[in-house]
Amino acid sequence: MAQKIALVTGATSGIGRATAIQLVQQGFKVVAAGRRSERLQELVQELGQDQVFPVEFDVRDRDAVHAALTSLPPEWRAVEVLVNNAGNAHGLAPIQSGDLDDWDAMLDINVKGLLYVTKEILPIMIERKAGHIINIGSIAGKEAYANGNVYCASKFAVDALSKAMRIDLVHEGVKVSEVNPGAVETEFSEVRFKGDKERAASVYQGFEPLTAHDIAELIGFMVTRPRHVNIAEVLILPAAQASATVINKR
Ligand code: NDP
Ligand code: 8X3
Repeated sequence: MAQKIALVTGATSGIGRATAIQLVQQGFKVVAAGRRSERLQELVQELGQDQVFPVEFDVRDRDAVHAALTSLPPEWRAVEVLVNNAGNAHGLAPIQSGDLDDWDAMLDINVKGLLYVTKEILPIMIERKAGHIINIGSIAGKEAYANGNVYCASKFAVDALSKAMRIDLVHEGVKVSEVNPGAVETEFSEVRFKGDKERAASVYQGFEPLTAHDIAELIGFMVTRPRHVNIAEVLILPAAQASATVINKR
């Protein structure tokens, strides 16, 4: 049987990178997307050019998204799994002192970027009457927390879109699922705190956070269920985390 093709956005780091590796290990071919081309090349070196096809674009740039995804080589076009993972938090500040560029980044990447990529891939899925979209939301899309404001809003939007997409696409044979992680140790906090590694590391001190691999394994399980099964929504937390802000730190 032909290998299925998955497109993973944000495959240069963290959850996306781990998911690309996991899916290749499970027999998928992976179109790996991100902006840092050297990291995409590393993934190709690691997993093989028959298994990974790198595509470089900024999800905010809808022309670039369109150009990259409409020019996939024919043997990489039949995308059956889309993991909408690219995203980040930028800043952690009360709404009254939020930075407009940070707000734009979060809404443009986490919400509009997800939409631009989805828009390009849906015609392929609908034509083939086969597809599974996994949107990476967050516990921040389930609960607002202090200073999380716009990041939370972007992830609440991912939650709403996931539900709405599932309703619209159920008639097209396309499954839509949402994975909502709690604290996962990746480059996420380094980006949120603009390169302050010490502050980023402190987020994960005193408890055992999730790893990107934990999320990748879950995604690998979800996309290999039988055709009639859709694991629609999962909240996945470290054992030490009970809510967005309650973490049993020692
Ligand atoms: P990382 O910072 O490790 O990875 C983020 C990925 O997103 C990178 O591959 C980055 O690639 C990509 N990305 C960011 N901006 C853009 C852009 N403008 N265009 C294209 N790609 C972009 O963080 P995580 O792996 O933790 O985050 C992945 C997802 O998981 C995000 O949606 C995040 O909100 C979500 N999440 C994370 C949690 C955590 O605790 N870590 C918890 C809950 C949800 P590049 O820079 O090369 O473009
Ligand atoms: C990332 C987890 O709690 O920092 O979405 O918002 S949190």
